[in-house]
Amino acid sequence: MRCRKCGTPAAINMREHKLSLCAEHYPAWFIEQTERTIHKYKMFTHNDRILVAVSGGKDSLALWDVLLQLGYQADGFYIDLGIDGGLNYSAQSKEKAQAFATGHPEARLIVADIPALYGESIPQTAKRTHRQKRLCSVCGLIKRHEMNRVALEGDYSVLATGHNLDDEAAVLFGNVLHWQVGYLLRQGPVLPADGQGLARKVKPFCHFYERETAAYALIQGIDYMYDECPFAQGATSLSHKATLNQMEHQSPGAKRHFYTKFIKAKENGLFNTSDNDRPDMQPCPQCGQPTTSDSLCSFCRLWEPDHKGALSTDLTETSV
Ligand code: Q46
Ligand code: ZN
Ligand code: ZN
Repeated sequence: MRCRKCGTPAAINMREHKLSLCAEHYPAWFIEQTERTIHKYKMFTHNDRILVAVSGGKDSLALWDVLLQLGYQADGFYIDLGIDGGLNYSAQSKEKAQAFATGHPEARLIVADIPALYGESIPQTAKRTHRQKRLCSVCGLIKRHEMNRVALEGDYSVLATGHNLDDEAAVLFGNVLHWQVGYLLRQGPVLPADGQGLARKVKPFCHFYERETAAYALIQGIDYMYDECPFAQGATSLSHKATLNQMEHQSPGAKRHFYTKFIKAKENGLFNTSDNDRPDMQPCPQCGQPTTSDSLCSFCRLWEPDHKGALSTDLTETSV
């Protein structure tokens, strides 16, 4: 395979785009495609202050890199979950995020240290609330609360995450398998701010395959955390990813088709909903973040002595 632009050996062959590019021409294409997605869904403009959720992994650091290259005002936000998992996961991934920030003096990295803020790491909270088997739900709840908190407190107009097409297709697959209409309603490249305290959320990489973001990170020499979070191994989303990979193997483009047709169908009125159909939300009396619960939100209930019902079906939980 040869690069379509210069004819030298290609670094990546993208069958779904019928395009091969070399290491010199691929990054420019990748950056241009990201900008197209940002414009297509009107995610943000150069006047917006963007908070990029960075985990130290390839997708989020690549996203931060691209947004800086495009001249956006993008600050990074790292959440230290206090996860060791036998590989010092949080400490190592934090180092990657910090090293990236050091290499980009125009960028600012905000760190939320969960054990320092709340007195417990994620595994400790899961243990105390007897939710070791649902540790990722506890983690997701805390991460969403923190992202929302920091975005609103720091006056950021938008929160950007590095979710790629593989992530989005796997979530969509899971939501369709269980016909989770509430979640399907809220899935998409943009989740608007609700005016009651939920930050606007965007996913500029939602049309890139995981191998495309990985190729960008590698070619650009971004030093990222290669290992996944040790708790990701049992996640249902991984088995959904495997199923989708099998489908993609048999029918290249299947994953992209599945996701983009869903977005199109939503644009054309599938799951159309009026404001009246949206769940009623009110500010949590303790933290002020919106919740569908009529008392404390799921996050605040985590810290209650009896921590009952902490992981309800509060729809604010699906927002990232
Ligand atoms: S960080 Fe947290 Fe993930 Fe680790 S504990 Fe689970 S949810 S897997 S994206
Ligand atoms: Zn080339
Ligand atoms: Zn609360």
